[in-house]
Amino acid sequence: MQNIIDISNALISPKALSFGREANELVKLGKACYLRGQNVAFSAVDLMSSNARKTIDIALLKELAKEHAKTDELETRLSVFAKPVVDFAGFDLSTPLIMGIVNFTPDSFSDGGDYNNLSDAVSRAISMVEAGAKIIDIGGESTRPGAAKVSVEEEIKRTIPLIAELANRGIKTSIDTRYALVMEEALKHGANVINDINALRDEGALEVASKYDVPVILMHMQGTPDNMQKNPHYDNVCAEVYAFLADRVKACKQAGIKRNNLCIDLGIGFGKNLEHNIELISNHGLFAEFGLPMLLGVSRKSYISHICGDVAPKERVAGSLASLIPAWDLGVDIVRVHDVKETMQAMQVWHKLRFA
Ligand code: 7PJ
Repeated sequence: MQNIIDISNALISPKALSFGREANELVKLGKACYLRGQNVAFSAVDLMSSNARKTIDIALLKELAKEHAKTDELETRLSVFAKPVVDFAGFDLSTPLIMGIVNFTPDSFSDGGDYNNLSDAVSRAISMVEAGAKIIDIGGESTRPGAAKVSVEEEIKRTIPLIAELANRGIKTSIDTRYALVMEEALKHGANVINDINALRDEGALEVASKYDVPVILMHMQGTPDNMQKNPHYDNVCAEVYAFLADRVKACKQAGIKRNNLCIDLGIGFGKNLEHNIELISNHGLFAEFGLPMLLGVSRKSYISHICGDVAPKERVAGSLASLIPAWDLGVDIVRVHDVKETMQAMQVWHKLRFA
């Protein structure tokens, strides 16, 4: 018991959420703490250390902090959880933002080959924007396990014309790539955001992000797309993903990238089995302690099949939407999705039910 209550060495995962008026009343009574603004509050936490985990309510958490002379430390940490994250890349995050996915690849697992010529891809992007997407994520390399290798030149050839065309039409884009050369070409042709599943670990990637002074999405991945699903292993998946992201945020700072240009992503399905994915989504609130925007990518991913039995990617819309509800509750700001219209409807209904 003693070691898990060492608040200094434990992650705090918000639990027992309340919303709207209930949240305000519980906070007033000192029974709950705000999570990212004054719409959501948590009345309990899971304290997670490297080897133990315990659910305790807020009153007990405060009592324990007091006993160990850590009241100030706890208050400081809770104030980070309470702070709203208001924008990313110039987008207002007061309601969750929808990023539409256009994979410009012949072999993407989820929409493979559907949008493999420029005019189809442009139409797809336009219809996503009409359905409520604020930004279109464009990828030219399929990162599913076993996907065919694509050269950087090919990736550039696939993505740049689409980025340039959307930029011409005033549509914001992110470039989904691991490679510094692709990032730089995309930025030169009007891409607004770097979305990197490799968290700027490619040689030169930190420098490109710093030089162009653009927003960056840093995603966690264990291994590489080739080997990541072979036997993913963690002693404590939340703690390890947290430590990885903390390390990448630090590397960005050292490279001169502004903190307000960063967004974090837990990398669902990237070197993770079903249990890992569920653990991360259920504890997404603990990542709010970064005080950074949080993006979640669950759309049509295979863990849905691992729960529901074998269903084709295009049949995973309902499972994708169901995954977003707890994530939005826990403060996820941006969702990366294939099904924009359906996600928009789910988001509007979720928002109304929670905060009306
Ligand atoms: C993600 C991504 C994700 C971010 C892909 C797929 C596989 N970028 N790129 N987050 N997934 N930031 O489309 O499901 O989860 S490619």
